[in-house]
Amino acid sequence: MPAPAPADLAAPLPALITDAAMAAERKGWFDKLKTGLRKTGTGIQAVFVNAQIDDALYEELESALLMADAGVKATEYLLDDLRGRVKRQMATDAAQVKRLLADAITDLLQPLEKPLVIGQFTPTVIMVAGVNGAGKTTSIGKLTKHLANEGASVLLAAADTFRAAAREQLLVWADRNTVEIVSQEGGDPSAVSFDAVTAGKARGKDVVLVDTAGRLPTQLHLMDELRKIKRVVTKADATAPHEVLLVIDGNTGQNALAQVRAFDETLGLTGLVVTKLDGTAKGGVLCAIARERPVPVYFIGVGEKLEDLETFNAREFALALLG
Ligand SMILES: Nc1nc2c(ncn2[C@@H]2O[C@H](COP(=O)(O)OP(=O)(O)OP(=O)(O)O)[C@@H](O)[C@H]2O)c(=O)[nH]1
Ligand SMILES: [Mg+2]
Repeated sequence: MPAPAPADLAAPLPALITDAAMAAERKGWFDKLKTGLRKTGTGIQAVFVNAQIDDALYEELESALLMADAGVKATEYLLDDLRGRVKRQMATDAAQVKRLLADAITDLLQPLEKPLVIGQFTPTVIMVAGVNGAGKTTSIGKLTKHLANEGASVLLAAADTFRAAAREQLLVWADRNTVEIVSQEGGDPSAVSFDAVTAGKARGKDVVLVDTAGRLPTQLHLMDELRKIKRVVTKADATAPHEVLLVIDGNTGQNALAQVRAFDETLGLTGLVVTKLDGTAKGGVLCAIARERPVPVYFIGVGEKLEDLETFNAREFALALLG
């Protein structure tokens, strides 16, 4: 069977805009992100109201960025960068400074914008990890739909074998997406993952998505278990896993950076999914991640429904962040 052409799942925005319906959809989603990050935007925007370009402006911006979870390092970096831009452009009013800040944030976040490519391997095996309740299973459900929309066949692996409820939750998503699922009552997560990858190969699936149980980086035996899942997946397919994704809850603030570091050290992450950006998340933590542990952000989640998953776009995110 000929291998399907690699599907670029995160086509850059201009390509989407050519299609009016897609552009409208994207705008709806952008509005959701903007609404979610509005509090952050309001905080940063307030700094520019009736402001002069002086030290006080930079000091207030510093506070606003820290409050938005950008962290000390990214905040310092952004302010230095901004001062340089203001000088070079000879900006004279606060509105100009705000636009230059949007540019600075866009440039900082740009390296995180990278498409998830499938089709190079059949199946592309994607392992999904994260702390408890981050949104792994929900994101897998949404990602399945996203992939199905691209014409990819998906097999789900219920490697969260701790709770029967977890298996059932994934089953519901499988039903909603009408895809197959490999699951085992009381099974071992590595064994389920092995079976799923083997089945994925045998059945010629385009993608195998492995859902794992939530765990904290401090639970060392559970982090070891993740390593084992990864090892065993490689036994089923020497080139797999092709992607190791960490799902992070956008509300976790600076702790998200600690999670990226810890899971990256354990597993070697290839990408992130940042969820719950529709709620009270402040979003600035992506600046900290970009500065300190730049793992690409493949997708962001802006709700609990199937369609509430979107590709990450640095410019859009920067604009949403500034309100
Ligand atoms: N508002 C909002 N809620 C979300 C989003 N993603 C997930 N959730 C909700 O977050 C909760 C936890 O989601 P799960 O997908 O079960 O999280 P999980 O990481 O699989 O959890 P464990 O397997 O228990 O570790 C559920 O109530 C989801 O509906 C999102 O983008 N926005
Ligand atoms: Mg789960």
